[in-house]
Amino acid sequence: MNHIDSLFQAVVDGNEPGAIAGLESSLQANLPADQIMKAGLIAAMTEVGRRFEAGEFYLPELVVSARAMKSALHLLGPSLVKAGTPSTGRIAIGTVQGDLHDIGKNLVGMMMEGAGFEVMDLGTDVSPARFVEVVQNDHVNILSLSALLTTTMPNMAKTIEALKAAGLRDKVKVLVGGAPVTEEYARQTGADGYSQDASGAARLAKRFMGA
Ligand code: B1M
Repeated sequence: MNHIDSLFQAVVDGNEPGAIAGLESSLQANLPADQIMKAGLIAAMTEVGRRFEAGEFYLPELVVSARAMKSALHLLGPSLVKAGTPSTGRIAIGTVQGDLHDIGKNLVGMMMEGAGFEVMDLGTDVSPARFVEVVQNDHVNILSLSALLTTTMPNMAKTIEALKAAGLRDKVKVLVGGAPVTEEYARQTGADGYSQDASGAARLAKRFMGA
């Protein structure tokens, strides 16, 4: 099995030490970080999701795979974030209220750091009021909202409404994304931009800043 295959397999199996070993050996073999991320980590979580949908995996398997993925992603972070450029702008990122999924959000944050942004990670289950507070107090240029559940997607629109109600809507660009979010949905919520993946989100953020 090659390095990426063993990384993939370890994440699918929820084998955290195996995922860390697979990640380290992939880096030692000088494989490109984005290939490790896409073919190893993201592909593995896609397979985990497929098995969950097919009734082959249950919640405990999901949890251990996610843990293995997060540990590996944590180690890959520095290779993804090799910016060296001065801050392109300040971004606040969070998963919207009611939603605890953070792997994609963390990946988006890392890619934005890699693009030279200063990133404030607000975590998961972030209320509209908290997003508003950050825009008000922290000189944020771009607000990045992630949602993985169809039931929490409406909290993106609620956050944008809360920004409007606080008179802050024109102070910040709002970028949305996450597996169930579409371009059309993003338009309906009144977001300024949408990307289906982490590197696209970082590119879009740079465009917002005129970079
Ligand atoms: Co959950 N879960 N989960 N889960 N989970 C999904 C999302 C689901 C699709 C699985 C399924 O049924 N097939 C389903 C949602 C169905 C729906 O809404 N229609 C689901 C469900 C139902 C649930 C629970 C309700 C299960 C339960 O309790 N019965 C529960 C909800 C908890 C809650 O949030 N309140 C739940 C719990 C969990 C775990 C905690 C076990 C775990 C999360 C662990 C963690 O994040 N720390 C988990 C996981 C791992 C998944 C799947 C399998 C994988 C998600 C993931 O990390 N993918 C997922 C199935 C799937 O997606 N196939 C599933 C890898 C990650 C890199 O991709 O996050 O999509 P993703 O990010 C991508 C893009 O979307 C994009 O960039 C990233 C890649 O480049 N992106 C952005 C993300 N945010 C962006 C923001 C942007 C731009 C792009 O701009 C700001």
